[in-house]
Amino acid sequence: MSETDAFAWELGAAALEREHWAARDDAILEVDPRDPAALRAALAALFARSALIVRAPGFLPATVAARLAARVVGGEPLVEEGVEGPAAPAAGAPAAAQSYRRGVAFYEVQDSAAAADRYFAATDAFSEELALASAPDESPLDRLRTSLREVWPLGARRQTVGGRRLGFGIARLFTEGGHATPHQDCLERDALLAPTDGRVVTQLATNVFLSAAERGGELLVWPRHLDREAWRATLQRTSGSSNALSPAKLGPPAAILRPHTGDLVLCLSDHPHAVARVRAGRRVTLAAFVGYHGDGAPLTYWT
Ligand SMILES: O=C(O)CCC(=O)C(=O)O
Ligand SMILES: [Fe+2]
Repeated sequence: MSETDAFAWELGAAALEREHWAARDDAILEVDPRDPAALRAALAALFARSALIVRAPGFLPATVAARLAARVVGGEPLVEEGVEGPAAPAAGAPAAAQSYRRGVAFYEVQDSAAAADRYFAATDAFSEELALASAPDESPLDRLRTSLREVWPLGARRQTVGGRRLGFGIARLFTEGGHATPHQDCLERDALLAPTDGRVVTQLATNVFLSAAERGGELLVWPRHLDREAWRATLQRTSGSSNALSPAKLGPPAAILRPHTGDLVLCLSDHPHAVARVRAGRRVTLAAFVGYHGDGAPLTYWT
């Protein structure tokens, strides 16, 4: 059994019919997205790493989410997702892609200065497209950043790298079979071409669910951040992706969440996290990162 098959098997066993599972009661928090004090407390719990996942149900009404999903991933062809895409197909058997995205993430443009320049030249392209697709409603990502600014004492601003502002938002589609192997997202590791401006102490992945999978597609988060050395030792050697971690070496996750359409879900992206294979339906998310730089600094956001 390859490492990827072992992963699929483990997640099959973990694909709970329950809403969520957590090793500790406080590992998954549920908050009302319209309660600023609750949202602030939940963010603080994530930054302190006492919570691993925060779910805000009903961030978007289901009808608005469904309409936006159709507009964002239903039109022009999507880009095949590189990082979370399917493992390289066996020789002579090209597999249909199961993971796609619209928009470009900073972590994808680290291989060449030319790709990074193209990224920086178009950092507002996706957010503008999303704002148009959301009309007459506000873009969910604009609403997210407004609420970060409002709930956090020192507000929130765009993350920059080498003085250049990063983009904000991508859309991701997983069809049946789509999944993300365990990985950590850390800006410092991604910013190979220039130093990040301000050290990110804790990094969150934030996802707005335009469509939740009917079965599968759970979010899994492991209990501890892997430092560079531990991260290297846990890398999956057989995977095509350069940051896929080995589920066998990681052991069991500490929290598993089954998202619902309209949810806003935040998790510690600098802990290993993964998306279980989608078994039925389409899983469509708007994704972005949030950085905590200490209590004396504004939050930052980017993709
Ligand atoms: O889609 C998700 O639930 C999480 C995906 C992910 O790995 C991320 O947003 O960093
Ligand atoms: Fe991630």
